[in-house]
Amino acid sequence: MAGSERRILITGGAGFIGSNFVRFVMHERPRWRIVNYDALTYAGNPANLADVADDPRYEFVHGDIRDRDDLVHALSGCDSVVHFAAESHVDRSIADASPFVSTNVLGTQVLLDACRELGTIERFVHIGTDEVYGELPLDRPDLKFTEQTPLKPNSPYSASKAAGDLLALSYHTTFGLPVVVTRCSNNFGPYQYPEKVIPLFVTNLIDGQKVPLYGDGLNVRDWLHVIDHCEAVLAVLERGELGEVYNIGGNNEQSNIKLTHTILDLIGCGKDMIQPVEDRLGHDRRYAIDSTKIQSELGWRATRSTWPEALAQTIDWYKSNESWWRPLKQRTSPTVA
Ligand code: NAD
Ligand code: TDX
Repeated sequence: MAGSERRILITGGAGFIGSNFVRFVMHERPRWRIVNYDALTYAGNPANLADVADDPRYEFVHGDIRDRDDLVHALSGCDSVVHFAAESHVDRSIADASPFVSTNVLGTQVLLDACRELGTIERFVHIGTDEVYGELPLDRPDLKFTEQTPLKPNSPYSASKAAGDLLALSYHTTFGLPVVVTRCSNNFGPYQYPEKVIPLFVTNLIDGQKVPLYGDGLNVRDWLHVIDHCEAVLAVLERGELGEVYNIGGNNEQSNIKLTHTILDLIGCGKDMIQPVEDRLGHDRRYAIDSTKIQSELGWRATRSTWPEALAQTIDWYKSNESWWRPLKQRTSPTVA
């Protein structure tokens, strides 16, 4: 299948992970054609894919996943869908949950129905998140999320993502739609919108501004390089079993305070640049992913997430690409300083 011609519709391909995935797939599968279907919300940025915009294998369609007619038109001739499009920032979901329910739940349903109606989609990869499992306690480092862990989402973001996952799986059971679901941990790398903690902290420090650390800073995230994630999604697209869920993690747990200290060290700033701020509401304590299933069944492994080298490379990317992030920092956001 890797060498054959395919036409893939990627939703949300102008965002952080989607744009990295488009570029990655065009490199790894040169005979494939890509349709990038994206509404260009605040998080969607054509500049993320400026280098491939004129490639004849790439087509951009400005469309919303809640628009059935536009979707049916864009899906014509496509054999697969990789569904990244979502409202993705937890703090925004706490400020206003409605766009999250609208895009992540209703939009996913409209997209699933469009695929069902078309009847030509051979594979639908739904991109989920580890946050649907809720949180793990700090004092049980032996515990990790497996695909069998019950869903217990705590934020409006993760609740809307859990609803999207379950809808996608229900379309497999009920209608035989060829769905596979992935659930990944926190990504880092180039082109991440500077509201998420790593690009926010790095760009603040480049500008001599302090970094707002929530609560006691002891919350733990499992960090995975975005290209490791892209490699996992490609493996699931090509070889994942229909109706299954695959967890994807970096085996790279870091507390926020430790992450902040590493960033400060790598940029050459002191701890005085930390600004402790009020905690996030409903702030999940710890995420940790057990990736045994995707490792043993699909042979995937994270190879680019070694800490702190991979973090240092990412920091260098933001240092070298100020013209990419400066316009984004000007925009209003609940967390962008
Ligand atoms: P992002 O916010 O950077 O990008 C989202 C993209 O979706 C944007 O291009 C936006 O324009 C588009 N979009 C939003 N609403 C749309 C709509 N109604 N119709 C069409 N397009 C729309 O997000 P990201 O960080 O790249 O995350 C991509 C996916 O991966 C999401 O589903 C997210 O839940 C999931 N995920 C993200 C992470 C992470 O660490 N960033 C981890 C695990 C899973
Ligand atoms: O200013 C901040 N200060 C801070 O201490 C911000 C923005 C975050 N944090 C903390 C909160 C989290 O514990 O850093 C941690 C990471 O925060 P985010 O970058 O907002 O990511 P998170 O909430 O963990 O969610 C991310 O990973 C899972 C993505 O945004 C989701 O889309 C994905 O599903």
